[in-house]
Amino acid sequence: MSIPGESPILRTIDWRGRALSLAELRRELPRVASASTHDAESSVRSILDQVRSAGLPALRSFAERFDGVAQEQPKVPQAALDRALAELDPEIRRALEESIARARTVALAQRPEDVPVQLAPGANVTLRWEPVRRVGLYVPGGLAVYPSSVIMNVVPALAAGVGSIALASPPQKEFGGLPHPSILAAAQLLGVSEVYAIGGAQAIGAFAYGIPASAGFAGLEPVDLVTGPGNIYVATAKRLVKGVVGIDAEAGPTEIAILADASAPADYVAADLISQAEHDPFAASVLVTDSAELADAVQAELAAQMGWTKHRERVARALAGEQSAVVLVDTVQQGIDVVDAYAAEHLEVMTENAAAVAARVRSAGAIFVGPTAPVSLGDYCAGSNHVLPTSGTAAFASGLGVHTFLRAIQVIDYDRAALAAVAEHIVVLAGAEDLPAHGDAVSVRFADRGATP
Ligand code: HSO
Ligand code: ZN
Repeated sequence: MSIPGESPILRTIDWRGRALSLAELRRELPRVASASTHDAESSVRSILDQVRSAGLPALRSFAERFDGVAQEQPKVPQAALDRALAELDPEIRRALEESIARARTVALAQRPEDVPVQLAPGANVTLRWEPVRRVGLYVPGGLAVYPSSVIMNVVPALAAGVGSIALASPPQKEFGGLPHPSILAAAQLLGVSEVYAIGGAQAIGAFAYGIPASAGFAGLEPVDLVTGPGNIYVATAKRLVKGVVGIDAEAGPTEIAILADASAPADYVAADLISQAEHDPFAASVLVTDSAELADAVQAELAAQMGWTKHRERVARALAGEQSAVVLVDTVQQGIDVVDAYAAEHLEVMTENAAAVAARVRSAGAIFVGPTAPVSLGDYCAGSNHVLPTSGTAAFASGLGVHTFLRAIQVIDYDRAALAAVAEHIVVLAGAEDLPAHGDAVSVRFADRGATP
């Protein structure tokens, strides 16, 4: 499929002339084998136990051991948050503010209404949305410092009405033991002032179990929900505390799938495949197309653009990985079947009538419609959320949003007459399940008890 003499950047899977079932598609689609969290489990368990039993002294010793920082207490002073924002590059500040404003507009508009239903006079069932009381957001340090991810977590939480948000990010030696200044500045812009310099599994433990107050430290109140990305230790810790607290999804490496036909500009397609490959050597970049000519042109563009892209080593590893490929299909409809089976975190549709094609896609974390909606737009400034389901979980899961930070409470309000109307059915069903006390709990309300009204 490639230009003679040049070796293609992406491997090709040729499904032209083949009708594959959903099960076959799922089996044969390019996918990175998910990293095992097994090795990390025993050390993470021990960290969590120590945080739970020892509190502040455990945090101190982990800061020393893992971050090389001598820490009296982990709370970031307000003065440091103020300073980080004051020293933030004004251009970056304006960009973050635009990102926040757009995300906020979308999140506020997406708040669901309560659903009151009257089944009969006096028989009412209401679905009432209630925000999570308190959220802990983990923000990684190290190589990938993403203030944009602070926005994507905090904005929907605030829009949902979460009253209390704590943020934790690893202490950094080069920043005087505080988290990265761009994280502090983003927190300050969003009005989050409860920020801790705590990294890794110990941060997740602190959120889940809380840290009691002690001299010079006001304490950290446990949260109800932990969100945010992290390395394998953070992911393992989140898995281990799940149940004690809620967690958002466990994120795998990022993915981009592009469904394109001959109308797609090859340079855009190549640039977008490279843009997400830049995140991680395990990132997946998949092009699904019915045009062998486009596939060839994209391979040539990839080769050219990789000549100048900054993180070319990481990109080259991601594109050469098993998880990345060009998939050749006969028709755009067959392409839709392929991307549905893949259930990409990000799907771009660059075909004729892109909006109509996008409307036929059933599974993706986010769909980017047409040639002027690249994934980078959604990463920063579309107003949509960039925390999205990976590894095929878009088949059953959704990206982060206001709904992530809400619970649906069912409120049942029946008066006597309304209860009487179904009393007989309840008694019968309770009997059928051999739970007669369930029936009695209804009957007692209608028994003749003399003076009782
Ligand atoms: N594409 C990433 C999010 C991100 N991109 C952050 C840049 N910064 C996962 O959706
Ligand atoms: Zn990205």
